[in-house]
Amino acid sequence: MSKVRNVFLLFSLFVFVTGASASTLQDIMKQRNLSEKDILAAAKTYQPSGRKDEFITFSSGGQSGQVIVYGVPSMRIYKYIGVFTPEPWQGYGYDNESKKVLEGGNFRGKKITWGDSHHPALTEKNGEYVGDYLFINDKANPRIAVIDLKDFETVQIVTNPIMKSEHGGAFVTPNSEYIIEATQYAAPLDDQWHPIEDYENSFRGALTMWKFDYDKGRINTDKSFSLELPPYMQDLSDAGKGVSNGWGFINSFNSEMYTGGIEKGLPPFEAGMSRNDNDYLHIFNWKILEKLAEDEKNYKIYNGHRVISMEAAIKAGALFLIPEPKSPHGVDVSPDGRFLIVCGKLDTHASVYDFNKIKGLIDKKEFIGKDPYGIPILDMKKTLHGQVELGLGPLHSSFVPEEGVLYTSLYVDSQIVKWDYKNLKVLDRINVHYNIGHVDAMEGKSAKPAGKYVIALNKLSIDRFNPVGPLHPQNHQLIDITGPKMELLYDMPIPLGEPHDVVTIAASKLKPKKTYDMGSDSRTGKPHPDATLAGSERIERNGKNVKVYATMVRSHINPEHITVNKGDVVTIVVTNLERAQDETHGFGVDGMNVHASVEPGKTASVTFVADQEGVFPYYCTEFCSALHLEMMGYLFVKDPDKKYEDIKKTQLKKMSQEELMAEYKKIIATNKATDDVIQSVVKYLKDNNYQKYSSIERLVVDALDQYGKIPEVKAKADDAYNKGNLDEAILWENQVWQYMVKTADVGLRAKNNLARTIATPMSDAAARGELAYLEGGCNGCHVIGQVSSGPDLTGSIWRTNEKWVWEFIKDPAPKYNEPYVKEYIDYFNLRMPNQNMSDKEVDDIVEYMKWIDENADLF
Ligand code: CUK
Ligand code: CUA
Repeated sequence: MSKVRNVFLLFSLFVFVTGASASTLQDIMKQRNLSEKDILAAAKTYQPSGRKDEFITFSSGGQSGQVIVYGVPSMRIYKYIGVFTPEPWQGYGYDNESKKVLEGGNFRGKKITWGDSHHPALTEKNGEYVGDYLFINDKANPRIAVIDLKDFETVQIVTNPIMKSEHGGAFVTPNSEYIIEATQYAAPLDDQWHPIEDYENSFRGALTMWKFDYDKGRINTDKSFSLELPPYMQDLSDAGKGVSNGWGFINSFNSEMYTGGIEKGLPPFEAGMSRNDNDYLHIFNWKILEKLAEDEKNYKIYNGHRVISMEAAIKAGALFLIPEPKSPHGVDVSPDGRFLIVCGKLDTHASVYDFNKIKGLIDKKEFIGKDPYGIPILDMKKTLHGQVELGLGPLHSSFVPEEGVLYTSLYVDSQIVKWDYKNLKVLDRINVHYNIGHVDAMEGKSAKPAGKYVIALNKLSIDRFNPVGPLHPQNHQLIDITGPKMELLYDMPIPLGEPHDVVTIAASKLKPKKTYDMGSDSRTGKPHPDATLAGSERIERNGKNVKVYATMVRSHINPEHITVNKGDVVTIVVTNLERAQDETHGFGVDGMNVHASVEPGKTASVTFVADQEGVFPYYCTEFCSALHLEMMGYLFVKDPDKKYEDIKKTQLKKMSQEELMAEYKKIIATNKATDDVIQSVVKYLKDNNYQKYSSIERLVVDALDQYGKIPEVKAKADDAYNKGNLDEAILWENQVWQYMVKTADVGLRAKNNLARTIATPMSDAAARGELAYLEGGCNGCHVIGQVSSGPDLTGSIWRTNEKWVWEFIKDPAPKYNEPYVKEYIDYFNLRMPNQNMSDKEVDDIVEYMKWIDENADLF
C-alpha cells in the first residue's frame, strides 16, 4: 500500500460522530478541491494545537528593519523583533531603555528610524550554530545589530564609522570572534565632499571586522577595525571555516570602476558596470589583519576607528583578488571550508573555487599580475575546481548533510537547482513562485547542515495570494528535500518587507528565558537601578523633574493618581512584580506617545514632558486578567499659574442601608468560599513539601506575596464596618477578593507543577507512552485529573484491567456496546476513535496509564 493510501486510511478514521456536518477526509477533499499531494503536504506541515516546531527560522524583515521569527515546518510566525525600526508592542523605541539601543544606530548623530535589514547570522562554535545571539545588518545605513536570544530582544546597534552603504554582512567567523561587514557602494571613507572625477583616488570600499565580546554579549567597538578596499562595489561575503578558517571572501561587481552619469548623456551604471567579462573575488586573511591593527603604522584613524591601508595588507600577504564571472552575487563556503561557490547573476554558470588551490598559489606567490592598487591577482583557471551550467540568474546557495550536494537559487528562471559541486553535475530542479533571492536549507551555512527542508525566498508572489493592491506580499516557500525530487509544501506570504535571507536553527538549541529576574533591565541584561518592589512605590520631585516609581501586578498599577505641573518632565518607571510566565503588562499614557511592554520581572521606564493641562488616563495595555480594564490610573496635569476652585467631593449615590448590608454579606460569603479553595491548595502544597522545589517555591512566594497583603486590607474593611461605613467596607472587601483571586490563580499553577514533580519517576516505556498519547492527539479529549470532552483517564485501569484497556485502545469499536463503554458514549456523545496505534505504542500507553494510576492522588 502506498504512503498516500496510508495517510488516507488514517485520516478517514477520524470520523466525527456528533453534530450534523458529518464529514470524511474524502468529502473535504472533494469540497475543497484538494489532491492527494495537497493532503500529503498538509500532513507534513500541519501542527496540531500545542505541538512545537522542529526548527526556528530568523528572517530578515527587509525594509521594515525588523527580524521575523517563524517555525518550520509549520511556517507559523512567532515574533517580529524590533531591530532598526521602532516596534510599539514591544515598547521598542517608546521606552527609555530601548531608545538607548536605537540611539546606538544614529548615523553621525542623526536619528534613523528605518533600516534595510538583510542577512541574519547566528553565533557559531567550530562553525556550528550555537544560537545564543543573532546578528543582522542594515544595508541602507551601515549598521549591525545584536539580538540576545535569551529574550529575543535587540540589545545593541553599532553604526559603521567609515561606510555610507553596505551589503556584505552580517557574517560570523567560526568561533564568533568577529562579525564581518563589507561595503556595497563605494564612497569616500572620510565625511567630506569629493568629486566623482576623483573616484579612483578618493572613493573606497571597505570591510569591517566587528569584535564580538562573547562574555558581555556585545560588540566591542574599540577592538574592531577595518580594511580599506578598492572601489569595486563589494557585494556578498562569507567567512572561511575548517581548512579556510582565518580567511574571508567578498564578491564585487564594478571592477570597471564605472562612475555613471546618465543625466549627462553618459551610459548608465548598469551598462558601465557590466562591461568587463570579469569582476574580482576578494580574499583576505583576518588573522593577519588583526595583527596589523595593533601597529599604528599600518592604519589611519577615521571617526576614531582604525582603518588598515591596502598597502599594509598587501605587504603582509593578507589581501588577494581572483577574477570571477561578471556581476556575481553570492559567495558561499562549503561546510568543510574547502570550496567556494560563486554565482554570477549574468552568467548561467556557478563557479566552484578550491581553497586548497588558492592557498597553494598564495604560498608559492604565483600571481598573474596586480590590480591598479597593487593587489596580487591569482589565476582564475588554476584556482577553479570547475564550473557548472545551472540556468539563468544564479544567486545564492545553501548546503545539506549529503556530501557535495547544494541548492542554488536561479532568480531569472525562478527555480531552485540541486546539484553536486564536487562531481559538477545537476541533480534536480523545481519551479518556485517567483523570482527567488536566497535559498536556505536548515542550518545550511554552518559546518554541520541539518538538511530536511529548503526555504525559497521569493521576491514576487504575483498570483499566489488574494490580491491586496499593487504592493504584493513576498512569498516564502517551504520545500521538502528528503526525497530524490524536491517537493513544494507550503506558501507563506510575508507582508512586512523584502525578506532577503533567513537563518534556521534546531529549536532544541535555543534556550530562551521564561521570565526576567525581578527588576531587570532587559536591554542591558542587568538589574535596573530604578526597579521598585511592592511597598516602595513613590513619587519623587527634583525641580521640574518628576520620577514615579511604580509597580504593576494583576490588576492594579500603583500609584493610581499622579499629579504634576504643566511643563514638568515626567519619568514613570514600572516594574512588573509577577513571577508567573506570560503574565505581561503593558504601560501607556494616553496622548504622550510612550509605551512599554513589561514582562514578568522586567523594569522599564518612559519619559515625557507634561506640556498640556488636563487629565490623562494611563493603563495596562495587555489583557492580563479578568480585571484588566480596571488596571489604570490618572495623570493630573495642573497649570501652576492658574487658580483652581476647591471642589467638595461629590457624594456617591447612596444605596439604602439594607441594600448595602446585603451586598456586604454577599462579598463576605464570596471571600470565604475563595479562601476555602486557597486553604485546600495550601494544605496540598505543604503536605507535599513544596519548598524542596525552587521553581514551585517561586510560584508559592508569588502567591503568598499577594495573600500577605490581605490582613492589612481586611483590617481597613473591618474598621470601616465597625464605624458603620458599609460603603467603604464593601470596597475594601472587594480588594481582599482581588488578592485572593490572584493567590488562588498562582497557587493552583504551583499545585499542578508540584504534582508533576513529585509523581513517581516515569519508566522509559511510560515516557514513550506519554509522547504517543500526546502525538496521537489523545489530549484533545482527555485531560488527566479532570473530566473534559472525554472521561478522566485517572483510574481507568483500576476500573477495568490492563488487557481490556490495551484492546480498547488498539481497536475500540468491538467494545462500543459494552454497558461500561455505552454509558460513556451516551454521556459524552462521542466515541473513542481508532487512533491506529502500533502494538508497541499501545504497550507504552498502557504503561503511561499505569503511571497515572500510581499517582492518582496527585492529580
Ligand atoms: S541579497 Cu537580497 S537576494 Cu541583499 Cu543577500 Cu541576494
Ligand atoms: Cu495588566 Cu492588563
